[in-house]
Amino acid sequence: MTNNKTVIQWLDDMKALLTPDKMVWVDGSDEQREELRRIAVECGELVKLNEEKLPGCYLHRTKPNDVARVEDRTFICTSTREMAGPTNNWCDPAEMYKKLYDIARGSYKGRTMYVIPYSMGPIGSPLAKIGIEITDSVYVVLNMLIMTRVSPKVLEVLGDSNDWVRGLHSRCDIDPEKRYICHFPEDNTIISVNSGYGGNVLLGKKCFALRIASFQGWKEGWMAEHMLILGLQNPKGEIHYVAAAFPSACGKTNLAMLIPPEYLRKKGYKVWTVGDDIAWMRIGEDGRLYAINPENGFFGVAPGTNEHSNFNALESTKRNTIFTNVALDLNDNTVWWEGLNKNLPENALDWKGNPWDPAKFNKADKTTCAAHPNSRFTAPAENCPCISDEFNKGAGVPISAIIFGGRRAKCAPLVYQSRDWENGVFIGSAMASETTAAAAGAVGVVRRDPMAMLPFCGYHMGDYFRHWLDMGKKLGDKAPKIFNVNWFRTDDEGNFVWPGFGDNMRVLNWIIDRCEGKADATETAIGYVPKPEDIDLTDLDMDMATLKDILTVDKDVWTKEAAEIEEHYKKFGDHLPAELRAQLDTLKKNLG
Ligand code: OXD
Ligand code: MN
Repeated sequence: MTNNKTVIQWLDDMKALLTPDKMVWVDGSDEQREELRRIAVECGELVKLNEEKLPGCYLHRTKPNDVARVEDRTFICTSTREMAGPTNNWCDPAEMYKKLYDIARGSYKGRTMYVIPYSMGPIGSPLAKIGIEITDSVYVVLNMLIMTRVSPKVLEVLGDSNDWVRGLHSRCDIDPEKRYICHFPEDNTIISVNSGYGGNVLLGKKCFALRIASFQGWKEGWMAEHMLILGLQNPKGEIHYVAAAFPSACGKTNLAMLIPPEYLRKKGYKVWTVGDDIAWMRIGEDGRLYAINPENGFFGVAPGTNEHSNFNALESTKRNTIFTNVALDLNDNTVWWEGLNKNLPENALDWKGNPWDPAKFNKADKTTCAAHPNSRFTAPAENCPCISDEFNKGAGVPISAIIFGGRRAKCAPLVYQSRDWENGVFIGSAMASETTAAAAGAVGVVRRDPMAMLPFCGYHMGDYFRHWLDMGKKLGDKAPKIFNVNWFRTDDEGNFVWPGFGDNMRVLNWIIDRCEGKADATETAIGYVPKPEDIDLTDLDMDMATLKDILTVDKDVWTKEAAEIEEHYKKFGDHLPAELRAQLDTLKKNLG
C-alpha cells in the first residue's frame, strides 16, 4: 500500500508487539465494507436492521461498563507535567508507553489487525491532516469508514512524509481497570486500550481532531476547536458562516442543522451544515479565518432526537448508519430511543439486549430506559438534507462570527457581543454551563468549560488562551466577531423563556447584522446587548417585556460571576495571560 518508511517501520513494530494472526489494509471500497459488515454480523458485533426501512443500517451493543468517554482515564503524556497543565491527567511518556505496551502485548493474537489510513478533512486539502489507526475491532473500522475519509489516496497524499498521527486501538479484555486513552502530542501518537466505545476508540475524533490537533495548532499557528460550523443564507443568496462552541448537552448538533421559522423560510432564509462538533481553522491568503470540518459523519446522541427537535439529524440516520446502545424494536427490526416518538415499543430489547417492559418505564429513572442515555448514531454527513456545498471542498469557509454559549438559568443574556477579540477570548475562557437533571449529581452546579475544550485541550489551557490571543493579533481587523448566547434563561418557575431550536435563527440574524454593521446595540458591563426591537419576534408568542427580561445583565449575579471567574483563573497560575487578568479587572470595574 505504501513505501513510506515511517509507516512501514511503525506497522512492523506494532505487529511485533500485538502479534495479530493477519493484517488487513482498509481501502474504503464498497466491496470491502460489505465484507466487513458480513463478518461483523457473523461474529455478533452488529445486528442487521430492516433493509427496507433502514437500508445499510446496523445496531451495536457495547459492554455495559463501556458506554461513554472516560475523562479520568484520559491522559496527556507530554515530556513535562507543566506542558499538559492543570486540567489534564498527566503521566511521563516513557512510563505510560511501558504500561500500555505491557497491557497490549499479544492482544491481537487470534485476531485481525486492521490498518486504516484516513484523512481528517477533504483528502489533499491544505487544512486536512492524515492519520493511520490500527484496530482489532470491525465495529471501529466500520465507524471510521463513516466518520473519516478512508482511501489509498490518503497514502498517496502522505508520500514520504512523517506528518501523520499514529493511532493504536486494542480492545484487549474491555477491562475498565486497565482502560486508558493516552495522547503523546510530541510523538503524534494515540494509544487506546480496553474500550470499544466510540469516543474512546474512533481515534480520529476527540483524540486526534481535538487533543493532538490542538497541540499541533498551537505549534503550527492554527486552531482545532470543539465547534459546529454553519452557513446562514439570506434572501439575496449570500451565505455567512459562523462557528460555535457549547459544552455537551447544550444543543450543538441541533443548532448546526437548524430549520428557520416559517416566516423566515418563506423570505428565503436557509441554514447549511458544515459540521456539528469540530472545526479546524487557519488564516487564509486574504487574512480571514477559514474553517473545515475534519470529520465525514456525525456521532450524535440519539435520545431526544426526533423529527421536531432535529429533523435533519434524524433524516441523516436513515441510511448506512450504525446505532450504538439504542433499543431494538423486534416488531419490524428497527431502532427506538427515548424521545424518538411517543410510541413505546411493545416488543423490544433494551440497549443491553434484554426484553424491555414499557409498563415499567419511568422517565425520571434512567435504569428503566430502553436506550442508554448516551446511545449514539454514526451517520454519514452526505445523508444530511442541509449539508453545505462547501463540506467536501478543501478550501474551508470564511468565518464571520464565533459564538460561545452555555446553559445559564440567570446569568448570561440571550445574546451579547464582545467588545473585541481579546474581550471575546475572556468570555470563552470563562465559559460555563449548569448541570442538568440529565446527568448524575447536583442540579444547577456551574462547571467552567473554557471554549468547551476542558476535556479536549491537549496542552496547558493557560497557553491555549495565549494562543487564542496570538491568533487575534495575526487576524487583526479581519478577525471574526465574538458573541455569547444563552438559550436557557428561566423564569421564576424555572421554565425556559426562549423557545430555542429553529427560533435561534432570530438571534443568528442579529449576530450577522452586527458583523455587517447593520444592527445597533447597547453597551453594558459585559459587552454589547441587542436593542430588544432588533430581535425579530414575528409569529412568536413572546412580548417585548419578556424579551427585555432575558436581555438584562443583573449586576448582583455578575458580581458573583466575576468572583467565580477569579477563582477559576487561579488554576492557571502564571500561564494565565495578563490580558485576561486585565479583562477580569475591567469587568469588575464596569460592575462598580
Ligand atoms: C461528543 C462529546 O461526543 O463532546 O461530541 O462528548
Ligand atoms: Mn463533542
